Amino acid sequence: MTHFNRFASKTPRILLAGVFGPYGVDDEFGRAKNIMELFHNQVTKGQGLASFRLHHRSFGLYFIAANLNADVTVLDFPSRARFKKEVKKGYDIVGISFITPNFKKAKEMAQICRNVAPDSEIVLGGHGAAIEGVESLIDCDHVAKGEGIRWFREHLGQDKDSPIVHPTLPASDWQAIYGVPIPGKTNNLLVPGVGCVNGCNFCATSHYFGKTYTPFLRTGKEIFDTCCRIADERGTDNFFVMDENFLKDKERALALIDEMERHQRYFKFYLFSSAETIANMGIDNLVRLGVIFIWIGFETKSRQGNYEKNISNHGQDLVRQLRDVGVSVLASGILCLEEHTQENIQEDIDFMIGLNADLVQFMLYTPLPVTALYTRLKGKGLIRDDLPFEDWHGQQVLNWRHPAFPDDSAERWLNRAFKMEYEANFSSVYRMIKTAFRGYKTLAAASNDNPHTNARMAQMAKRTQEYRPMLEVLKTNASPREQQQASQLQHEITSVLGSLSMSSKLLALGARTAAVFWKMRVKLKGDMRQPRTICTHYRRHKSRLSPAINPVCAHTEAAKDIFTSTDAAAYTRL
Ligand code: B12
Ligand code: SF4
Repeated sequence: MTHFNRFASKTPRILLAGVFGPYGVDDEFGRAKNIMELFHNQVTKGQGLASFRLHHRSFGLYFIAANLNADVTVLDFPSRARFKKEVKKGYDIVGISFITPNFKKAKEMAQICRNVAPDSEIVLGGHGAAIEGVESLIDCDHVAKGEGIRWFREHLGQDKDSPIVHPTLPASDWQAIYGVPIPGKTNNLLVPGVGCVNGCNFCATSHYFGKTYTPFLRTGKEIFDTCCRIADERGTDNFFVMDENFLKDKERALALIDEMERHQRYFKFYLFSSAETIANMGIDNLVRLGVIFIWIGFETKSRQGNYEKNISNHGQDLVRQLRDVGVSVLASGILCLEEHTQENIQEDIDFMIGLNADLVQFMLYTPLPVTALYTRLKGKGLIRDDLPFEDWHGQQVLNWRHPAFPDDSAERWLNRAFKMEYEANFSSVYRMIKTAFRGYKTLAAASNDNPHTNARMAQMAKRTQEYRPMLEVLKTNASPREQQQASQLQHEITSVLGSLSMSSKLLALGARTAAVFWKMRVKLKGDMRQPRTICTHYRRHKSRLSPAINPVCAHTEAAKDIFTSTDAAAYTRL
C-alpha cells in the first residue's frame, strides 16, 4: 500500500460517499425489490401499512470521517447529479462505500469521478470491496478491504492504532408505522465493534472481517462513558447497537452492567446476538443490561445442528423466556437452503412462525463474495455469474443454481412465508406492545427492593404507555382478528396501568389521523419514501493532536420523492 506522505504537510480533503439514489426502483442501476430500508425490505414487508419504516445512514463513513486528521465531507444518499457537483470541488480523495448489489452504482460513481475530477484518488470500501477482481472491474486507485478506519489512517500516514472515537449519530433519520412517527427521539447509534468470530458459512460480515472481531470500544467502561456522552448530546437513553454479536464478549457486557448500576444510569439497548451467547449471558443479565430488543439468527430448524450457535438451544423456549421479561425478539430465518425442497421448505417456515417472535426476517440463502459458502458453491460451478450484481440482494432471485427452486419459485416461497407469518402472529407493533407489557407484569410480580430491577420495571411500564396509542390505530385499521386482539390488549393494560391519559388520548387521535393520511398516500402514490440527502462536514482539529469526534456542520437536503410502491404494497390490506 502507498503511504501518502504528501498528506503529512497538508490537510487532506476527503469526500466519502454512499451510493446514489433513487433506491428501490427498477432502473439501470438497481431493483425495486431492493429498497434502502431494513425492516420494510426484509422483516415487516408483508405487514402492509403496519410495516416499520426506518432510514439508516451509511454509518461506516461517519466512523472513518470522525477518526481522521483531515477535512472530510460525508455525502449520504446523494443523487447522481449531487454527487457529480460535490466531486467537481476537487477532493484529494473520493471514497465510495458500497455493498454487492450496488456494484453498478459504485462503478458509475467512479467513472463520474474520473471524468470530472481526474486528479482525485478513488478508494472503494465497504462490503462490495469483497467482490472478486473488483480492482479491475471498477476504474479506481485503491480497494480497501475490511475495517476502514485503520486502512485510511495508514493510507494517510497517520497513527493507525490511536484510539477510535465514536461519533454521535442517530440510528435512524425517519421512523414511522402506519405513517405515524414513532414517539420520542430516534435511537442513538452505538457500534462497539465490527465482525464476528463465529464464521457461519453464509455470513458476509463475519467473513469480511476475517472471522475476527475488531472492537471500537474495548471495555464496559469505555462503552458506558461513550453512551453517557452520546445520550447527553442527543437527549435519549436508547441505543441501537450495530454489532453483529454484542454478547459474545460476556466480560465486557457484564462490566457495562456494573457501570450502569453503580452510576444508576440505565440505558436501553437494541442488540444483535446469537442464541449461544444469550444462553451464556443468562436472561436475568439481559434484563439488567436493559436489552429491550434482540435480533437472533435461528436460521433453520432442519440444520440447527450445523450452526454451532444454535445446537443446544430450543428456539421456542428462548423466545418465550425473552418476551416474558420484556425483550422483543427478531428471529431471522433462511429460505432455499441446499437441503430445502418444494416438499420440505414449509417445515422451516412453520418453524419460524412457531417461534412466536415479535418480528421475523426471511432471507434467501445468498452466497456473497468472501464467504465460505460462496467459495464452495463457486467451486461446484453453481454461482450464477450471468446474474447482474443488482439482483444479489436476497429478496427475489437466488444468485446460485438450486435444483429444487427454478424460475421464480424462490420468490413465491418468500412471499408466502411473510404473508403466513403476519396472518398467524399479527403485526409486529402489536406484538412489541404486548412484550413490553408482559415484561412489566413479570418484573412487577417479582418485585423486590432491588433498585436496579425496579428501574427496569418502570422503563417497561413507560414503554408500554408510550406505544399504547398505536393500539387505537390497530383497532381501526388492522384485520378483524387483529382488531379484536388489540382491543383485548388495551383492556388488559387499562386494568393494570389505568386508562389512557388525556395526552395519550390526544396522541392516539393524532396517530389515527396520520394513519388515514398515510393510507391515502399509499393508495394514490405508493408507499416508497426516498431518504433525504445528508451532507456532513468533519473538520481537522486545530490542535492536530486528536481527530474530530463530531461534525462541524450537517445538513439535510430535500430528495425528490419518487412515488412507487414497494413489494409490500402488494400485501397491503387497504
Ligand atoms: C445498516 C445496514 C444497512 C442499511 C444501509 C444504510 C445505507 N445508508 O447504506 C439498510 C438497512 C438500508 C441496508 C440495506 C441493505 N443491506 Co445492509 N447492512 C447494514 C448493516 C446491518 C450495518 C452496516 C453498518 O453500519 N455497520 C457498522 C459499520 C461501522 O461497519 P461497515 O459498514 O462495515 O463499515 C466499515 C468497513 O466496511 C469499512 N468501510 C465501509 N465503507 C467504506 C468506504 C471506504 C471508502 C473505505 C475505505 C472503507 C469503508 O470501514 C468501516 C469502518 O470499519 C450490515 C451488517 C453489519 N452489521 O455490518 C448490513 C449489510 C452491509 N447489508 C447487506 C445487504 C445485502 C443489504 C441489502 C441488500 C438487504 C439485504 N437483502 O440484506 C440492502 C440493500 C439496500 C440498498 N438498496 O442498497 C450486507 C452486504 C453484503 C455484501 N457482501 O455486500 C450486510 C453485510 C449484511 C449481511 N450480513 O449480509 N443495510
Ligand atoms: S453468529 Fe451471526 S454474526 Fe456471527 S457469524 Fe454467525 S450469522 Fe454471522
